[in-house]
Amino acid sequence: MTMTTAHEIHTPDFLSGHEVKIPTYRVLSQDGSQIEGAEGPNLDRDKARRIYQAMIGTRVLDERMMSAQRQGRLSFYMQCTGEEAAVIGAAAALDDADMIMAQYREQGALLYRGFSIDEFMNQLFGNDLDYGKGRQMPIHYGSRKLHYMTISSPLATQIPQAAGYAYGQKLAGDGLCTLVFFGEGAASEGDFHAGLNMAAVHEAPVIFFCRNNGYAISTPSSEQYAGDGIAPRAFGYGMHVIRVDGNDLLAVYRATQDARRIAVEQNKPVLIEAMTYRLAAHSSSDDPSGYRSKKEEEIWREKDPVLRFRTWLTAQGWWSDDEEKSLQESLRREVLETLKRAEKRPPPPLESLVTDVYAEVTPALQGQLEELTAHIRRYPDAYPKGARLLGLGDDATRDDSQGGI
Ligand SMILES: Cc1ncc(C[n+]2csc(CCOP(=O)(O)OP(=O)(O)O)c2C)c(N)n1
Repeated sequence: MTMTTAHEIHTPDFLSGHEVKIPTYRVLSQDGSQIEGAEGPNLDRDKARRIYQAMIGTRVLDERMMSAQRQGRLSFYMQCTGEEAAVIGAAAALDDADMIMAQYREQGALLYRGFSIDEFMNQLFGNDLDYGKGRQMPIHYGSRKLHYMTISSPLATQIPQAAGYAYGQKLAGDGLCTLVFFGEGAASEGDFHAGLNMAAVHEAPVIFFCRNNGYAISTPSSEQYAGDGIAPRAFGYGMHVIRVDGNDLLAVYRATQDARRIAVEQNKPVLIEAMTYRLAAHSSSDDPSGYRSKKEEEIWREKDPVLRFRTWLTAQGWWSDDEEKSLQESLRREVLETLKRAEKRPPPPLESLVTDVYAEVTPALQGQLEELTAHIRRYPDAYPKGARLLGLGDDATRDDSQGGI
């Protein structure tokens, strides 16, 4: 058995932890130029463009879908706005076959991996093509093909799951790892501590990626912890850690690349804390004007990660204003066209409400389905979508109930 040994002291000196302040790794300055002497990644033209296109794609999708929610066409939405560099930079530094376990604000990672706008829309509208068969609220995406675990609303549950999944990857010996995203608010959950400790003790190849965006809905991060953010917690678990400017694409990319190497080559978990800001509301059900100032938002808008990376990309000669214009236009068109297509599709079949729970549908569930069918037949006007499925009308009116997670 090994025991931790420390050198002895003979005076009762307490340590507060404040002796160590973790620095922030940064490569790109505010104006998009590379900081002199800063060690960045080797990013080639094609990869840099793929990253930028995903950043713009995420922004356009977010703007359009938030408007669709305001028009009453969609029940709920969450934006990634302001955090595109953190999310897409991290995803881009992985092998595309590595597992990503996200919280809910990381649609940029999925878009980067090739999830189509159609696939996004089918989930958002919970139609018959949605992989989740309409059983989840909007934004609970998932893709087996793209190694992106389906989102679940209870905060931080993905963190211990990632430790377990990565341990399985280590046993399989396929040289892959898991990256798990979470907010600084989720890091207050017990699951955060359980997950980190389990990964460290069992030497699982997992990257714990904290998006410290300043708020957990209306709770500012200053009310979330008493220490120096999330990063120093790694020491308690004997884990490598880096804090990075989350609005700096190059820094996030390089830090995650290096973290991946430690995770896969040494079978050691790593913690990354990306300092960023949630520029939009928490969700379509939130109004941030009640808990933060316009001035504060303005300061962060000037640190826009998309603009910063675009300036760098343009300086490399890898992007132009014309390309920007045509990409924005074609994305807007694609989002609107797919939105119209997806909202017109029927919901998943009624029977799918009782399948996928047991191998065979139990008599009790079968009975409930029959009761529901009879109820809809009796009140077709109250259940336009159900009535449509039973062939009692073709009204595709949407249920616009508000929700929140
Ligand atoms: C266990 C649990 N508690 C509370 C909630 C409600 N809730 C949803 S999101 C959220 C804030 C999370 O903040 P953070 O982890 O910082 O992520 P961010 O939304 O800032 O990206 C809360 C409290 C929940 N979904 N699950």
